[in-house]
Amino acid sequence: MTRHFRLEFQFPVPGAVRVAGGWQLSWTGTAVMGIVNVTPDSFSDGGRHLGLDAALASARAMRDAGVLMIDVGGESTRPGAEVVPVAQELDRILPLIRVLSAESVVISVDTMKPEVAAEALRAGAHLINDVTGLHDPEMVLVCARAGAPACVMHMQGEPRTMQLRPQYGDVVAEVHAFLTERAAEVLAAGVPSVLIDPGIGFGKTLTHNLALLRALPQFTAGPLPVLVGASRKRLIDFIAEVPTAAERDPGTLALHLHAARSGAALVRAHAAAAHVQALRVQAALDDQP
Ligand code: HH2
Repeated sequence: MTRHFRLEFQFPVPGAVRVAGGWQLSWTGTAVMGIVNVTPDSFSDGGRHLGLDAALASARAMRDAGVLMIDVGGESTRPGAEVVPVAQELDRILPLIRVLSAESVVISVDTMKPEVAAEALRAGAHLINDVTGLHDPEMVLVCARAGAPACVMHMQGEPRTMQLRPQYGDVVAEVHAFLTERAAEVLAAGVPSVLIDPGIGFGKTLTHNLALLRALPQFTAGPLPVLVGASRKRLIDFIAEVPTAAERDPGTLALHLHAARSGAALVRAHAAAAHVQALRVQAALDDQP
């Protein structure tokens, strides 16, 4: 079954069409959100994109490969990562956002800070990806005022400590309830559109991650588009013994193809071009005449 997805914005967005009350970006089948981390310490691509030229080259290659959007991050959320001051995070991401926005790329910004989100949206970003589920009420206001969609992700704890002792009664039920309730609150506060994300690897053991991935059809059966981000994550090492994060793309693809078959709207990936290719092949197989 081919699925159709859409996000609503209250400002023009590359590729979006004018509809009553705003602009709508729509797509068919699972799309790719390419990751460009402009950080020294991200767990798999840390340090690769510190110069603007390197970051731009990666982002342009992803755009040319056919990603729906680029997710720009200026602060690592890996387990144990330290917090980056607002000014430093902005110094890292704003130059890239300005150039990509001038080149008509749809830009998501991976940040937990409302001040960073507000500046990024002013500089031309289109969507806020907040791994805390917009925990700070100011983040909700920033997105609502700008008319920008948000990705609401589930995380147990906070990045510094989240992998120490994750615990759930029923991980699928708890994550599903959190995402449903939080998304409803965020939408009620005036954010035009919301993606939901079970937060693979964020305060979860291998057993929790696998349970959530197997239960994806429950999440995608609802009205909200689902984003899955398993790219190069530690669970692939636990399953297939791949200690080096940059070598986990084959395992990532296996997980993301499963997410696509389960109805995910977007997969967040470092190896973006490989994902676009694999998803097109899978979509052709699934396309019943
Ligand atoms: N994972 C990471 C960062 N942001 N956002 C969403 N919505 N979903 C995710 O699963 C997700 C995310 C962690 O990956 P990465 O960006 O590669 O590393 P780091 O946080 O170390 O920069």
